[in-house]
Amino acid sequence: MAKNALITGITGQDGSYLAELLLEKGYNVYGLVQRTATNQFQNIEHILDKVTLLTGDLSDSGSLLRAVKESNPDEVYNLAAQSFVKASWDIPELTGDVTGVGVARLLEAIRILKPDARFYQASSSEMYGKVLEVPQKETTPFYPRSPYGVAKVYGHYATTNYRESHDIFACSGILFNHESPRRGVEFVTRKITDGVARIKLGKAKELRLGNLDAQRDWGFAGDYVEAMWLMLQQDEADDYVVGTGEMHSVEEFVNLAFSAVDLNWKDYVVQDEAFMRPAEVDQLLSDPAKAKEKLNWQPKVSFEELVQMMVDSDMQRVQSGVDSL
Ligand code: NDP
Ligand code: GDR
Repeated sequence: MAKNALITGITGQDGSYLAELLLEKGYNVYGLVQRTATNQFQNIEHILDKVTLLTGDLSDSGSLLRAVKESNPDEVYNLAAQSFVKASWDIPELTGDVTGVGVARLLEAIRILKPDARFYQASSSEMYGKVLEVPQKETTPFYPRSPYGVAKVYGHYATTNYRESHDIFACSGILFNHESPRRGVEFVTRKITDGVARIKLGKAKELRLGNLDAQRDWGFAGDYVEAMWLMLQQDEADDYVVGTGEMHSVEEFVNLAFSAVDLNWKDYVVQDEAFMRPAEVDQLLSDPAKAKEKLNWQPKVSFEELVQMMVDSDMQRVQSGVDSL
């Protein structure tokens, strides 16, 4: 019989790729969507007729109980979050409530109504923050540097605690940065490729960025949702680091993206204090050995291919006059 999956955050980057993957595998896919005035469904427009959307919010327990009851899930993927690190300094309380406590609300709904459902929590490399070990693996201690990172640590330990206290099959994937043409335009990779396309096509003159020295372990989101699914197919619930094991600076990303359209980034990039953070995460680098060994997972898309894919997509979009900002 077809399995039921509930995805929170289905309209986001990862939610849309995961929904596609689960539909391919024959799941009945339910997606929790928050009520908004503008209904931003562009990432899932192409599959809207194949998924069932349920209105709810991670800050509203009743709606989570209803979503679990209506979807009767075999698997729950908690991808919803206030996920923009920079914004978390402006809205720290909301970030804690949604990104942190929201995880406990959803786990509690599962414990009450469907304790045999398998649960995936979208944990983050931001929990390592001011890193205490290089590279970072499952046992590396956390040192979050933002209200977002702090909230993710809460969600991470709530997940472990429901596994240990209530015997829920609950896993956390500690995912390092992953990007795609569906990445929100406020995140640095997409901001860069969108900027490159606008500059190349004469719609912008410059690109204003913050810290170019920050280093990240960037992979392709389409690869990473497979790791999420694999975690829930194992015999035992566990936590896994998911990343490429390769690190690049923002400047390297910028250089590659501008070079892809034969421009020199130094002619267009302006550094702007407005995009600096009160506390920076200087570098993140994964050790994905456990995911490779136990899940038989490894990334397929390289850093260079990722940059090219995102530049190509933004060039096409800007050329066709569609504005994503
Ligand atoms: P996005 O920001 O693209 O998507 C977040 C999703 O959460 C959106 O669907 C958004 O809805 C939804 N959402 C926000 N607030 C609420 C709320 N209060 N109640 C219900 N839904 C809400 O994130 P990504 O797809 O990039 O990431 C998915 C998850 O993985 C997030 O939890 C993120 O923190 C985490 N993560 C991401 C990494 C990455 O590199 N992408 C790395 C590690 C972890 P709407 O569309 O209406 O805004
Ligand atoms: P991050 O992603 O904070 O790692 O969180 P983001 O792309 O926002 O920043 C990466 C690095 O780039 C530097 N940077 C800029 N960032 C943005 N957004 N805009 C700029 O103009 C800019 N200039 C330089 C940042 O300072 C930072 O060092 C992402 C999110 O998806 C989280 O939800 C997720 O948990 C982590 O990745 C892993």
